[in-house]
Amino acid sequence: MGRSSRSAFLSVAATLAACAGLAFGQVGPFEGHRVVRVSPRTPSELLAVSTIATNIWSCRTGLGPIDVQVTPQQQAALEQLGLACEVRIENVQALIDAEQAQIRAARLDRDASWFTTYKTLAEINAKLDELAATSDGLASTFVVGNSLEGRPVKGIRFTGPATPGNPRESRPAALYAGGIHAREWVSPMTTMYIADRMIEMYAAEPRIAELLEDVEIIVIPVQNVDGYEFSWASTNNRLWRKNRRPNANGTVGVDLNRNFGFGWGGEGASTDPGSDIYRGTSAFSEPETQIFRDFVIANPRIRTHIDFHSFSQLILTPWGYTRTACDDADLYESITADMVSALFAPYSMTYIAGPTYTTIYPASGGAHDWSYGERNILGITIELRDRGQTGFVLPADQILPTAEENFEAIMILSDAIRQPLLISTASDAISTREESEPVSVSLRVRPGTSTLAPAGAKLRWRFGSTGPFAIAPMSGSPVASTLLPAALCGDETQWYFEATAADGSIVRLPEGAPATVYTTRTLTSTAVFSDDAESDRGWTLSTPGDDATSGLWQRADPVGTAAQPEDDASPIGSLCFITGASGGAVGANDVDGGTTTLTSPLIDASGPRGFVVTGAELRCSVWYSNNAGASPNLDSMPVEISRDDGASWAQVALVSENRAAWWTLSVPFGETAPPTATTRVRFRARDLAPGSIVEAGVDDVHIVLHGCRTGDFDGTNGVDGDDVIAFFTAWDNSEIDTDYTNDGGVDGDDVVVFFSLWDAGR
Ligand code: 0X9
Ligand code: ZN
Repeated sequence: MGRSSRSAFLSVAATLAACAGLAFGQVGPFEGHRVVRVSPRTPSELLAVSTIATNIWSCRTGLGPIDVQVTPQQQAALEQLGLACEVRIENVQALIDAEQAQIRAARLDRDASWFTTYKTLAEINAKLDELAATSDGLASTFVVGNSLEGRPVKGIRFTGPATPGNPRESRPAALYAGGIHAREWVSPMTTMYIADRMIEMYAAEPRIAELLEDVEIIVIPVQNVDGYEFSWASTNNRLWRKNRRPNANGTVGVDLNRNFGFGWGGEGASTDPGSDIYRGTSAFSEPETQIFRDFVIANPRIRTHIDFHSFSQLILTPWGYTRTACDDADLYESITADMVSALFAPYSMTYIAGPTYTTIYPASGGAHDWSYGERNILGITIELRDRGQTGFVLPADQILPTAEENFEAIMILSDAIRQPLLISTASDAISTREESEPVSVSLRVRPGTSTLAPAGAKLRWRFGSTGPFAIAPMSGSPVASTLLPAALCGDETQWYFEATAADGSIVRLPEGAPATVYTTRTLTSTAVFSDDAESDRGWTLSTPGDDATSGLWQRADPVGTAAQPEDDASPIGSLCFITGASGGAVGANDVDGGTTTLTSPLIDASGPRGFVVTGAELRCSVWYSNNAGASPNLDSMPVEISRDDGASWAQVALVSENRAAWWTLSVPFGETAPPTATTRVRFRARDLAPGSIVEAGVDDVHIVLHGCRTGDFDGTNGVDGDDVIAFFTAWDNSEIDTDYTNDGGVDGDDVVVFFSLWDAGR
């Protein structure tokens, strides 16, 4: 596009931004306006029409038919005067909206031919200059610095015109960088697309002009210029990754994404100069990482940074050098979740988000660890398309779709830095809490365009779902905490966070609060069955119909093998339920030939008197191994519960995980129908796949009821005098049902709790 048409484009842009700047869901100013044809018969009728109507559309006004624009009220007024209205246009705004949509669509259909194939460094640099030259002052290029072989590393920055009170130099900046790894060619193309679209669509897409009013976008498409050139030269290696440093041992190249000075030299980097992940002789030993570092330090307005790589379709967040979660893990989680949705929208492509170390692999000395760890910038790495079908050699027809979907992701991230404050939960959101104790809740506050006002962090809460929210001040920085007050058992607490910024703006969490809130229900729990298998509590070790030929359930002290534990799970004692307790060769005493069933004794899970059950949980230690043998991983162990003394069974879990360790299985049940007095649990270890090794163990079985104590001890007629008599009779006999404090004994404190409930009629 030439210079003159660019200017025309931009003046249209101003108008468009003004009228098409309506957010989704907002209605235009002419919504519901009609154009109607009326025929005034007298001069006074004509005068009435011209005073009542918003606008006269006819060029000719006089007696006889004219077209006028009216609101529904104005039309009613005309009809009251006896003027018939013939509707010509049903909704003026709808027509205007359709016109705007057509303009946008036509402009989106712009010439994107530059992105139909991969471009050389020279072509990329020329395009940067061209974008800046035709940008009407929106963009300017710069040189980050020179590479090892002396090539300039170029960048481009974009921001909208200065407006009163909003100078260009005061805006937060987002940095989008690519090409740190030479062979990942779709990375420079994607960053170039971000740059191109900022200019080409500035006028057509109001959201771009709006964004550029508030932020600066910085794009550095090729950080590893020497490596990129090398990967292009036909005689060279298309799959070159590193820079072009001649190493002391004669090999070439340092992995620039292992050369950054935060956690440098840690896990997931190599000291071998020949390695593709060679970290270099020291942190920032390479000019390419040095100039990037210096650029970021010299531009302290940078608040976020994405380093684009390929391939795998991932959004990776700090840390790469350690498994430990970073301070802003919750914030990253919520922003990247939005990015994942945005990436999915255009072409239904799935990207997976998570911390680098656990999502892809340990990698130290990477770019985002440094920008986040050293500069407190929200640093992210995106691995672009595909998932390995073509890998680094992504077909060129995927450049545009990859770039388009990632443009949506950078819009999310760029938007985040426009917020006055970025707030996230710093404690696990609690959905149920045990006992009526206050719980600590925390909020992490990150400065955005403003900072937290003194005493600006508040918890707002209420019991139940109506009435005003109380305010509890939160203290601490950057993590502010306070206590969520104790609620009575069974009650719901609703709460949200509110943070006031120094500029007076208020942000809330969860998003949409107070219409959307966190809800916590207070419950207590009581165990109705606990068995550590140290004594015989009446379990059945085989069931009619079992067809396993060996490795049957036993209550025993197991002898360890590659597939079976040496010790039971409980801290005290040595016994557990195990399939074939003897050791020997791995396949010697495993389950063979079919099913062996372990069934619990009859359990009264109806709960103590005076306890209203809301749910139940089976909690037990489980050992399960099925990864050895001729056909591994084909078997599984159903866990079932019966409500009717074994007449019928419902599966509550299917254990198939090979952990080679005891772990805790916790399965809820009883939400739909309360647990009964005739409950049983069973575990069915099965060898169904020929030749597979199956070893199972069970220990520490508990049935835990969740719910609340009530003053209605006898469970009839609500809370009344009979309950006092029933309670004291039972309490006098030290019946455990009167243990209202849940401390395992019957004493005076239980009376106090009972009476407070009874008094309150709960
Ligand atoms: O290993 C890398 O450098 C990246 N993957 S790639 O396949 N494109 O090479 C992941 C880098 C993760 N980011 C950081 N540790 N900063
Ligand atoms: Zn890479």
